Amino acid sequence: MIQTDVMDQIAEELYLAEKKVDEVDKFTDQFPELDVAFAYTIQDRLIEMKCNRENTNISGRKLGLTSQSKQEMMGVHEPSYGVLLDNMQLVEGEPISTKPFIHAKVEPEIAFVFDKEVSGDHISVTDILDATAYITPAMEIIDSRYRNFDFTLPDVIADNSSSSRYLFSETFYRVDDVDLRLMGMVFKKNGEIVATSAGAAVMGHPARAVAWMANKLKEKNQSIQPGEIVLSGALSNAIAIAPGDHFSFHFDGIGSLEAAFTE
Ligand code: OOG
Ligand code: MG
Repeated sequence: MIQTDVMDQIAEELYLAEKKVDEVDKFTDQFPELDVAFAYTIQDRLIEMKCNRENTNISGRKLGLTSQSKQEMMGVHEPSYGVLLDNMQLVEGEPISTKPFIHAKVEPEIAFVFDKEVSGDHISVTDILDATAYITPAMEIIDSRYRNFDFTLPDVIADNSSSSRYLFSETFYRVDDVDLRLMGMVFKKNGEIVATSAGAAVMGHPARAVAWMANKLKEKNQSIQPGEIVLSGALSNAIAIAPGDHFSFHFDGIGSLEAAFTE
């Protein structure tokens, strides 16, 4: 069993790596006993530190590693989840500085915004859709604190599933207006297509990924709250960002989202 002081130490090192824009080596090298359950307690500690030190609050949650292409890319076989904070949110249309990032990447995602608490046993896709106020295209900027994005599942969970920033479109759609499985997506970098995908790439249905997380949260007596946003996971591989890059996502039936990056 790993000690509380080790939990604090790992959370602190991850916190400082982000602040100093510096990488760290994955912790499972040093602590092979670090497992998924303990990693989530480190993630909780890290979030508590951020909320206290940065005077910010939880705005929602995110799924990670929900598509086969992302799992293969990162060498893991199970999804993860993380927490979104108010101070991670960016606004579409404002150029994004790359200064705070270590080696950030962008991901096309579908965001769910909830107007009901998601609770109960055996939460299903229908339960998720019933509690959703609307969906909208989202961009997640991930930025692993680990050298070369080299991590195991417990490492990435401790690092809040590589969360860094997120933005979403201001066009909102009701879930019953679209078929989220068949919704096509075109991802462009500097005007050229870098990936194409459909909603079903995310665990067969993006809401299935959200339901998976809601059931995991339940085991810890936590739940998705009204007003929270949930990013359901990347529909394709993540693409590295360089200053000067412009990215756009076009989703069938729910519009598009774009962002430009500067020095
Ligand atoms: C982990 C986070 C992945 C997603 O949508 O799959 C993620 C990583 O690849 O660093 O956010
Ligand atoms: Mg993501």
